[in-house]
Amino acid sequence: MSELQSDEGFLADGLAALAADGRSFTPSSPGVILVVLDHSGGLIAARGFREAETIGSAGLAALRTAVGDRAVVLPGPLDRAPVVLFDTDVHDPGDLVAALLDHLALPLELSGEAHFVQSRVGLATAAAVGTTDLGDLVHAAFAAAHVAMESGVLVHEATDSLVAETRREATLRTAMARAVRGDFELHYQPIVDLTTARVLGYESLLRWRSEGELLAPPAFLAAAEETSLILPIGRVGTRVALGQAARWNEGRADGPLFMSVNYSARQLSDALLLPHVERVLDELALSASTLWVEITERDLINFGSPATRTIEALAELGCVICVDDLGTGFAALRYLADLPVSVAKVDRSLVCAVGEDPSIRSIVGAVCDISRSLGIETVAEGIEHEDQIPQLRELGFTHAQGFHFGRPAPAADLVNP
Ligand code: G
Ligand code: MN
Repeated sequence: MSELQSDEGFLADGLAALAADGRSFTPSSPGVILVVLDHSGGLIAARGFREAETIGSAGLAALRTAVGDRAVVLPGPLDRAPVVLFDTDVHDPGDLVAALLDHLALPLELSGEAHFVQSRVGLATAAAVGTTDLGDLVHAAFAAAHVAMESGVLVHEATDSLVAETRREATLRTAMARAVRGDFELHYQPIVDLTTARVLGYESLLRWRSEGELLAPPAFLAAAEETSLILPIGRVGTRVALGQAARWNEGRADGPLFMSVNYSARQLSDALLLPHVERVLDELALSASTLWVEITERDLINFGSPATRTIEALAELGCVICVDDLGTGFAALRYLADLPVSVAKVDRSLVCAVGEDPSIRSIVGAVCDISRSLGIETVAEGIEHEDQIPQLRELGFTHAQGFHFGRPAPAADLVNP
């Protein structure tokens, strides 16, 4: 049975009203289409709240016209989310969805004026979801509409595992929100001078200890970004990493180590990041040049956006701006010209290939040349073997990072940082 009590209520009311009207709905294999009208609230934002009620009733009437006697259209469990019930043994779900989408592409009459209402559609059939319970099918159709809303498509169809997947994602987000302050750890990987192999600083890498397992960013970063939990996680990460740098640099004879931290476009768009960095540097009495700010090339950052303004302000403060994973995206050359970049980190996939592939060697050599002429330092990422070093030096790399020099490790495991 469905866990959404409201499903039961609205279904019971809707079906009772239908029966009172002398009609009935007794499908052998039910199908449910849930339509979310004005899914982003764009029309309400433009026209005000009173419009919402009008959208609901005009939408309901339009959907009834679209399906004719092929289906029953009930006001849904939520405002502006009508529910279309039909029998998949009698009517093809694809045809019905197509008819609805055709209708939804037309403007609706709202208080005598025509307005286009952006909508998303979720489909759940007994055959695909594996239940004939109407409440459960409505729930699955809503989960499908949610996927359509999130991914920007018009329609999505529920499978038998969709609700469970959606629930798992919700659980992951909750676990992450609870973990923000405690269960994230940083590991540190050395970045060395390619000529002397001397450690000049460390890149801090985020790890999440979740139920005894140590997870690397690919396992949780998407959820952290989607929920914006990356913002508090990242702020705590900056504080911890810089705190570690301050401890290592205390009374250090060899010149201060820098600390490199990865930031996404979303983090850089956060107005709280810059004052946070300033405060932490101040509290720890660290020079701003201690912080290397890594921005991955894959994160397309629009020039003039809040993210680029943060990058410019961090550079102004004295932080060192690095383009990370160079060679995996499309934008790096513009970054080098338009952003105050001081370091280019060339991705492992390119660095690995310079030995075998003459074309890649030429490209990487050219990147080193361009960087040198712009006064940008170059880090060769992902060096695993000593015999890679001479060629990378020849190409003009100034710095290096990789398992050969040191794997990412907790601070406690680094004996002589
Ligand atoms: O995108 P970014 O360059 O920040 O990613 C760093 C990641 O690359 C870390 O998770 C780290 O474990 C991994 N890494 C660092 N050095 C090496 C290496 O020499 N070989 C491989 N395979 N991975 C590496
Ligand atoms: Mn990085």
